[in-house]
Amino acid sequence: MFVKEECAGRKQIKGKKKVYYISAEFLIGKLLSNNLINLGIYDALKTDLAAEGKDIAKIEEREAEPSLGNGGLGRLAACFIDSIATLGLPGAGIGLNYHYGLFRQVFRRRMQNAEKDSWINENSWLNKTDTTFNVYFGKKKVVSRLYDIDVTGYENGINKLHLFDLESVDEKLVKSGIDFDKKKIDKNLTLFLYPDDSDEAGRILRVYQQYFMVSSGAQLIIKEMKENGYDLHKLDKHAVIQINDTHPSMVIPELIRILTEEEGFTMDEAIKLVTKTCAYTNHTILAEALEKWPMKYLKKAVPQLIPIIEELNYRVIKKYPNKKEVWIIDDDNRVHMAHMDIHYGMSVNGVAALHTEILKNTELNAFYRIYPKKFNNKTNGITFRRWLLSCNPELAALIDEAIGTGYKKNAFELKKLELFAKDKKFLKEVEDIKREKKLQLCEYIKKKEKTVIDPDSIFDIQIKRMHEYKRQQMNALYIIHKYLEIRSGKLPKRPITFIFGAKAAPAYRIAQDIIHLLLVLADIINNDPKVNRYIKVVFVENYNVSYAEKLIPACDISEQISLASQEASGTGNMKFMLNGAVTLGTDDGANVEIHELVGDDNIFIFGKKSDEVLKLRENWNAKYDAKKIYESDPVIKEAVDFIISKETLAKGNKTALTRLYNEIVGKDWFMGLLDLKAYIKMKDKAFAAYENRNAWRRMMLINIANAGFFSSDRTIEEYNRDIWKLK
Ligand code: 26Q
Repeated sequence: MFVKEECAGRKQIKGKKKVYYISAEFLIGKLLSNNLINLGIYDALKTDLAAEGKDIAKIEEREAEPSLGNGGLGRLAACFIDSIATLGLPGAGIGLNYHYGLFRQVFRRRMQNAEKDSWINENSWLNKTDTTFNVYFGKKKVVSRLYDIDVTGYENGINKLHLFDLESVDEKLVKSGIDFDKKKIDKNLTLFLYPDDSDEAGRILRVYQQYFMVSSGAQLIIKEMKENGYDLHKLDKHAVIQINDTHPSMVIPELIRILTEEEGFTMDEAIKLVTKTCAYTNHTILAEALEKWPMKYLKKAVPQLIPIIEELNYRVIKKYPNKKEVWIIDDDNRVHMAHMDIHYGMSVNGVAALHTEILKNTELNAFYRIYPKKFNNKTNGITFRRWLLSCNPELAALIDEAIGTGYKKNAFELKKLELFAKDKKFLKEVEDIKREKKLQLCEYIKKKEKTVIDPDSIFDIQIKRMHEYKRQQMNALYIIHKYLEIRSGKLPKRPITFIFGAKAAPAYRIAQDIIHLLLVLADIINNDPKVNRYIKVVFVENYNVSYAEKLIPACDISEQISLASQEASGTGNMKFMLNGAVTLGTDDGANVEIHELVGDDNIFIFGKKSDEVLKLRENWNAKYDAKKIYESDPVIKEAVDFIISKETLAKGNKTALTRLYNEIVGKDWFMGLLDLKAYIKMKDKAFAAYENRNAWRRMMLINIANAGFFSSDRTIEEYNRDIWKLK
């Protein structure tokens, strides 16, 4: 309450032009300590509370975390609004106020179960406003109400995160778990983030949700323009709309619709203006994540947009009659949302250098040839307020002492730490902090997961959404391999703790199966007295932002092992680096840039490069045969066979494990087996390198010192310089 009032008293950031960051996800995490730090009152309040015998950490622990995102894309949006406010830029986030967020993950019988994740209560950061809008689905009307969360800039003013809620939302619609009537859209629109879209009702609901968000957002933007007395014909001089992946893409036709139907614009004028105002960020090259909505769905949910979308498509066809690959509506009558964004936006950006190159040269090459100037790269970043100052105050204090506090405003100053690369005393202090954070994590894991782990073991951590392309299954195969080695008498020099955290989409079966395998492995290994002195496996339940804040500072080895070309950027990799973990990864996403910054000696890179992978995948059946690799290599075969061994089947579910086994041997779409040998070799090398304590400490330091580039302040400065041009 006190902090909420403190926020209300701070100055609102104002200016002639404002960025609207529109996103279906804002994974903001808990806000108390973050806000206290940004308001500059954390230390004072902590001392005051301590004097009254109260522990600020205990208060923080009680705050509910809103799960308003899946992973990277949602967390990026949260880091960005922090940086926009920190840089004093006028901006707002626009999203939805999901009452039960994504879902709360609960393990039962070594399987993931999804439950509703309630976070709204009288103490949450939401401020109800008087602003409401009518949103029409054809003739059907619902009302959206605006809720605001204050976004505090670090030692700067306040911006807003606008979250729209369905006024007639009905929480009672949720029966058990995350099940609810998907057809009652006047009651369900803001219950969950991306409800299960494995069936048609779920997918149509997603369209309703998206339109609800963009229509409310577009109306808010127009209302603000009018309130400021701006001429709507100069919309692009006062507003820029950054579209976070294609989930908010309907904002383009919706704005055009409002301008033509309600504001007296001609179609030409409206299209021109909107094209100058909107910019699109792509976060993926995975075909299944590139949204293509069947016209049928759009006709049902938002018939009023159909003539606009058809007009937009018509203009493209007229200009490029022979280039079907750039049409908005395809032969199957599906609307390609990204295509609409690229034609009718002024900027297209990827989220890491490699990713943008792949977009330009392959995935979006036809568009790149038409609009070379629209394409640009914006390598992702993370806010150092949350991912260093707040989650690792011990390390921040050591850095303060060594190089002063200038790095908090200018992250590149971290580079000065390299002066200490030979300072044994300092390096030891860096390691002492790592040990302290490992001890804290041990305590937490003991309390939460009821598992005791050894702070003197190597902490090898893979935390991210569960997905085949991220290849947690490869890590599982390594663990099996180690387990079998230990049983045959080959012991590791030092104990290792493998830690995982991940949620899987409820309808993504193979991802569920990988979670199951890892939970079964944890059970087998942790209960095997011959082995558990050497390795342990922990899969933490309900991994979220708050858990990440505890895991990342305690990590020794950061697992970033996606199939090269598939991970657009990754941002966990940056958080680990900043906290002194060393990356074990493929040449993918922003790993490539980490590699360039720290050099060969301070990172462990393995596996096929992205161009090789893309070539292999061009002609999949002829070029990649998982079964052949499996059959020709006894080490690989032994590990894969263990998935359906007597031991695993005794504790696990036969259907799930067999399905996973068949998937890996029969298809292996993300080529885990292709890189497995190289992975095992490099991982063993990393563990061996850990034994040279002095050299390892130096690697930690070099990683921290070079993390400055990955501050989201730098990313936002680039967005502003190249796309938004705010001031
Ligand atoms: C699409 C269609 C239907 C249902 C769901 C979706 C859907 C939902 C969420 C598609 C994608 C997402 C989220 C994607 C995401 O988080 N991407 C990550 O974005 C990060 C920030 O740029 C990158 O660092 C990661 O590499 C990228 O995977």
